[in-house]
Amino acid sequence: MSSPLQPVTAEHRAAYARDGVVCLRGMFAPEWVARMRRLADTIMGDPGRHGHLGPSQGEDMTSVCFMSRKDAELRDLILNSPAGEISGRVIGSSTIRLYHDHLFAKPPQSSRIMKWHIDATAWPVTGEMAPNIWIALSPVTAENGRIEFVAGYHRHLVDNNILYGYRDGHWDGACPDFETRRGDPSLRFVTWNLEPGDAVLFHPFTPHFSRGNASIDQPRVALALRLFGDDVCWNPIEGKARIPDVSPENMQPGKSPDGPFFPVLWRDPSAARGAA
Ligand SMILES: O=C(O)CCC(=O)C(=O)O
Repeated sequence: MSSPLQPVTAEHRAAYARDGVVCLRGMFAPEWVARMRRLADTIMGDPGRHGHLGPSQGEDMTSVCFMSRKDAELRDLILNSPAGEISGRVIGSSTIRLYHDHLFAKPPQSSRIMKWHIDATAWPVTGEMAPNIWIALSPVTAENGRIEFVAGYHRHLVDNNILYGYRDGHWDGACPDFETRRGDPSLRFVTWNLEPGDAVLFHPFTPHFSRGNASIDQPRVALALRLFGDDVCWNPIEGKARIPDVSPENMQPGKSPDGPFFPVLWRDPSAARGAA
């Protein structure tokens, strides 16, 4: 496993706790980013051969996940990345497992909008330590479809036990379309332009969104790693995402995910010493 190039700081931890999202700059080595980008370019040529197509897969966006189940090089890169350590240190989890990887790429002139949603809707787990580290593999800008967030809204949802569904009548109703509330002073929209190797780490209840790619020549490419930390337990209720090759009977409610399908990316060495 390689270490982050920059230290995780108290400011990163505080921003994540307060906003449910934090921008992490320059923590992945340029060689790691270049290798991951080369793999991503190959995968974009034939996404179905390299992973499971996501619901948003289409001509105007590559959306493919669980690639590390099929591609040994990609799996190796993820397992040897600093993603686990960065995420564990920011969210305060002593162990980080990989739930799944997801490549999101919008080609130039893509009109694909990712509507406002929260990831917790789909994950078959309980717990707050199921973040997404979304790593830029290309420049990410206002023009080419950078990812945007409503800062702090995760606390409103978690504290009030609200789980937005996919549509009205589904769980606690559809996630609001925050596009209609851009001027609302009670909401804080945050977003960052990113360079390849920068990342945003966000909480599973943080609403997020991205516009289409208006650039004529700049693809927007990102790898999202969905992760499991200490407080995550199975909750495979109806309506949650299925996990390839893992049947709901093997996802005992209340039990923590483990086993080879959910490899450990990082264990806090100081927690291991404390337990010894
Ligand atoms: O890449 C995007 O534009 C959206 C990503 C997303 O929704 C996610 O990572 O959960």
